[in-house]
Amino acid sequence: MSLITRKLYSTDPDALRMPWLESPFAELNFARAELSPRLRNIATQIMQDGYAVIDTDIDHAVLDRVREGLAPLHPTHTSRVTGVEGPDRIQDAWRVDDGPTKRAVFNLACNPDILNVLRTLYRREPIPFQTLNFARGTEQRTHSDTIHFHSVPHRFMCAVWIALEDVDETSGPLHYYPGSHKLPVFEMSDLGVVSSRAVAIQQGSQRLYTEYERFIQSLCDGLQLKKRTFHAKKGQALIWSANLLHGGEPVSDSMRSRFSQVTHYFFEDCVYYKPLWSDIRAGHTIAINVRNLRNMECIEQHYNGYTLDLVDADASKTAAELFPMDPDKLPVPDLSTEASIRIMAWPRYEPEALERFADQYLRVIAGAEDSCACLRFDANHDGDYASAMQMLASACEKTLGSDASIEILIVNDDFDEVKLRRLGRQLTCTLPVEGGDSIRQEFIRTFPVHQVESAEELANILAILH
Ligand SMILES: O=C(O)CCC(=O)C(=O)O
Repeated sequence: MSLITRKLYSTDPDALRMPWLESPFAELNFARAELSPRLRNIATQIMQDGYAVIDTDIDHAVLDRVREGLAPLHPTHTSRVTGVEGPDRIQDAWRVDDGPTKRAVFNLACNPDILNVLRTLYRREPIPFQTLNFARGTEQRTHSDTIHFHSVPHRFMCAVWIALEDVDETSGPLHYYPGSHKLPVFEMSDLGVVSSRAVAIQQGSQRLYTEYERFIQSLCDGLQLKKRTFHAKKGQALIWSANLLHGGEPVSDSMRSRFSQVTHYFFEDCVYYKPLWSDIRAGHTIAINVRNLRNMECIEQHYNGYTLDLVDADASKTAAELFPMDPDKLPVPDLSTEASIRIMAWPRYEPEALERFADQYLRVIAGAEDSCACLRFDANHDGDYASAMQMLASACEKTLGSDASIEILIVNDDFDEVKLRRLGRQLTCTLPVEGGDSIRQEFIRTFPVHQVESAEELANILAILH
């Protein structure tokens, strides 16, 4: 680390290490800014809503070149929403062998007008560092890009999404929640997970990300955020702020393409890191080595005047070296099931109640892949374990038939508050408690996951998760 400059103290709002339009001084900064009417309009949208639509001056021949050049190169992928096979995204298409296509991708990422707009919006030099090309709607669940890559200071990052063809509601338009960029930036530590590369390896990066997505959905639902979709015209671009919540709508017509390119930009004079695998406060930072697409050089990273020697501290170590803990003491103990969808319930262990429960809910779980019913059993409330299991087995056989197969995990441990919270992190959803049994209800409500209301809703959730 080598010292460049250091500002120790300043009362100037500009000294605050935040994008000027996202700072607590944003209104004040804006009132003082001298901007053309066009930039004033874009800056207002970014400040208030966290996104702005611009009509680019990009020649349609360039858009067509990207679309046609990449169309045969998209790998295939099965949509988790529709189950239909189709083309998947291409990351960093400026690497492809075909020169004209490569240049066209690059031209979109480095379009001079877009770069100028970003310079105004962030008052720092933009660094295009990643492109993603899509041939159809991504159907991505709502997220903020700050979980994938982020900067210190925060929020010096944005995306510019460009339509390579017209988009309507059938082709899975982009969706976003205006104003959501003003919410706090949420990382795994806010959800109670001390993340690191080792944790991501041990628990599965996808599992961590699914937990994050679920949280974001509960945030949108709980705050009743208003969603909008972008029915873009070919050549239009949408700029979104680092923390804007966004995703892709389901593709209702699986024959429709939705060619688009999104470029992600950092801004100079920051440190860049991968939040899903990091917990900066706990000292785990997975740094990102950022290459500026404008000159293909890796950029120097700075933290408040210091230049960082970019050593990804975790990179050369194995998970065991990084996390030499007894597996029993891992922060998030594993539920002993391989299934990634875990549904918690606490039925009453009585023949008729169990039959109703099996008929309604276990039937749905038995019909879904990769799912496990986690059933609470507490001897203080449920009596003799052996007879309860006997009743459960006969209820399943009676309602589901003797050939049916279902994974049931009996959760009969003693729990303190901490263990319950940890358990909650591994669940997908909970099922309602029959009757007004307050002890069961209280237990089920402890978990910070969605509580399903009906067998139909459970079936929908399981269909979406596959
Ligand atoms: O294009 C889309 O549907 C979503 C893209 C997206 O979420 C992203 O690039 O972060």
